Amino acid sequence: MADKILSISRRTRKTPFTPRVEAAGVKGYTVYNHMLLPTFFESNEADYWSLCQDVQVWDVSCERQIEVSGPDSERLIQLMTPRDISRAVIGQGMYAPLCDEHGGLVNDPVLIKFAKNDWWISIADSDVRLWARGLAFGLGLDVQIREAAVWPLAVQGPKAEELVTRVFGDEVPGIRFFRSKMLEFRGKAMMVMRSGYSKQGGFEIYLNDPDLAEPLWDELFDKGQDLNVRPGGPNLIERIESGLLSYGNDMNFTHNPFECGLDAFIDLDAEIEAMSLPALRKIQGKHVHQLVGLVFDQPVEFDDFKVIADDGVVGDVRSQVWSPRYRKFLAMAMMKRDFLETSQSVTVDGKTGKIVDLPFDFDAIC
Ligand code: THG
Repeated sequence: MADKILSISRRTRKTPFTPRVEAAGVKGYTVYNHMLLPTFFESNEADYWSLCQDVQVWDVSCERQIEVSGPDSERLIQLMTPRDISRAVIGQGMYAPLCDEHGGLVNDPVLIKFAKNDWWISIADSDVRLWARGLAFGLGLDVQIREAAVWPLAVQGPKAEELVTRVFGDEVPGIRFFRSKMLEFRGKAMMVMRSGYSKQGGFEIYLNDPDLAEPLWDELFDKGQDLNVRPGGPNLIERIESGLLSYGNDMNFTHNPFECGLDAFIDLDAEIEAMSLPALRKIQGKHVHQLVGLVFDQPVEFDDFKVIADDGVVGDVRSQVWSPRYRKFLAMAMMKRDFLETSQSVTVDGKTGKIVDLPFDFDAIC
């Protein structure tokens, strides 16, 4: 497949930042929520070091905001997630799985309480708008559901706070993790949240005026020159090392949050009206698969993404990468729990790797 190109048409939406992304020399895109997502600029590895050492600007417009507003908005959001949202404050984000009536994972967005009766679902790659509208119609809820005219731009890396402060001012350092402030750029207030799809620290700027996309991009690069600011995107190496899950890769609607290790983000005992909770309470402890890490000393080739042991297929590989920092080959695999009960290692391609819990604990591994 590496010799093929992906044909891009109007169905694959551009973003207000695309002209700048192109000018910056993007080398790879993926398609996410029917929209272009830049994956790398120099190389996965060069981009990785720049992200971990300095600061990067990412066009993550494809993190579409499904806005649910109106008197029944909180009720609908709570129906969709088994995480208790009742104590969320305005401007707060919460990583929250969305689950259907069988406990199946529909999406793993960041939920944002933008205002009273105005929620944003900052979605991963699945069509949440259709599901939400179906539920609202079927239940006769008083809500409006639309994809908001908002395009997030992430600024990630150890120097992100310095750069975002230079552009948005002194209120930036006071923003706590997964909290936000409305801050002005060229006279227009937009949400700035301390969040992002890396563990290097940083912010997401929820651009709400497409005419300001290129000025915002340019100002971040002008003011970040001495910080070595670079264009980037969600980085495969960094996100696997950090154990950040990718919907559609690591899991999908056939999995439940227990299998994915998202237990910490659901409130099984809360008295909330989430459509998945009855099923999840029954499934708990009885799920068949578990997402785990595999660690090898050298790169391995999986046969059709399968993990095979004496008795046959025991799991499948979801994401994999060579870690240049730890000099290990890391994989995330959805494995049968039966097998995990009796085994601490797997042999693939003639090489034996350790089975470990996620997120990877490199002190223990290396
Ligand atoms: N930011 C925003 N929207 C998004 C993403 C994002 N939508 C799509 C995708 N990314 C959703 N997936 C994730 C996965 C992990 C996290 C955020 C979004 C994340 N997790 C932290 C962790 O697992 O340690 C923190 C979780 C917490 O404590 O609440 O940040 O990146 N806007």
